[in-house]
Amino acid sequence: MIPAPVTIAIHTFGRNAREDLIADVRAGLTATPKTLPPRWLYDERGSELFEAITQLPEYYLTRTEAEILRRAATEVIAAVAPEALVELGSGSARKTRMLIEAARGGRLGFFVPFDISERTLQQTARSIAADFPGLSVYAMVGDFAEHLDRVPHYGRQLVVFLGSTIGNFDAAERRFFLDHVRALLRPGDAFLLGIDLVKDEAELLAAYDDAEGVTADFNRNLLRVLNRELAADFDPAAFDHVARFDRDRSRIEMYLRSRWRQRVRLPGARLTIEFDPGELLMTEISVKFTRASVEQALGESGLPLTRWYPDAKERFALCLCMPRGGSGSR
Ligand code: SAH
Ligand code: AVI
Repeated sequence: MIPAPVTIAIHTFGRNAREDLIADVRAGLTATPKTLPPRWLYDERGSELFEAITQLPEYYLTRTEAEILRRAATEVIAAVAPEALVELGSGSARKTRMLIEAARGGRLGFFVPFDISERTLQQTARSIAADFPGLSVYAMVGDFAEHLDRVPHYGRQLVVFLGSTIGNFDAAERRFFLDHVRALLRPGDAFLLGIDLVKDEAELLAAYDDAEGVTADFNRNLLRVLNRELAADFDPAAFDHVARFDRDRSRIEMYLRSRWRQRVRLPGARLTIEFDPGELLMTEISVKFTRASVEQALGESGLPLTRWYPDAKERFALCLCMPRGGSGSR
């Protein structure tokens, strides 16, 4: 059933984040190599650290996407004429304001931000509702891997996924996500996707290993989340932040590297683990695309690349997909 629109509604689906965390930790920290999904990076502090990353001189992604949106927002809104704007992984939704502004005076009546971080979502929902009084905001606390089919349909919609967050998925997660996005679209709806493009390795590495150490702090914050939620005894200072570029897989890989041999207890997950000196724990991937590679990924899910908006230096791009048929017609 579609919930009645109110100025702000926050829906959480009764998620039990703690059980999900325990399952991820038990699977990921007993695997070889050790790995954890990036969703746990975004507690309140992690979300603040990500916002700080977006302001760093080395982190060109957010600035470049904003520059593209400044130029393209009016054209995108005119092409779609949305009644509802759905933003997946909305975070602070700062750049999204350009799309809402461009839709002023049009038919846009609903903003649906969807994010795993409830705190961030509450702040975003309140500030957008305050700044755009004509807009009903229906905020959804959810996980891309579980709750996309709960997104309501309030009329012709533009679904946006900005910031290159699609890069944080592996191939199977990306396919799952894009298939579900395609299923959200009815005739006339559209999907706008922000992707980071392949470029010089030094520039990529600097963006994920900044001089001030904010990204290192963001990465180590994962250990603080485990200490708080699972009464674990990680010493964040016993791990180095590592960013590598794997050119064959076209992705940045972010790790925490154990400085020495150590044993860590996680009583909340009924687990004790050992790290060898130099052992890596993978915390995130960030895939970098070409126009051809993103067009193929989109096409496999029935999402045609209708318009392509790169910045002048081709560092980042927005992809507008406007399928012609109805939901599921490929
Ligand atoms: N779109 C914003 C924020 C990008 S940061 C921008 O372009 O700046 C990535 C966002 O995705 C964060 O707000 C984080 O809380 C959210 N996120 C991460 N994993 C998620 C998941 N599995 N399900 C839903 N949201 C998730
Ligand atoms: C949210 N996501 C797109 C960021 C990225 O660039 O992959 C997360 C991030 N990790 C380190 N810095 C920023």
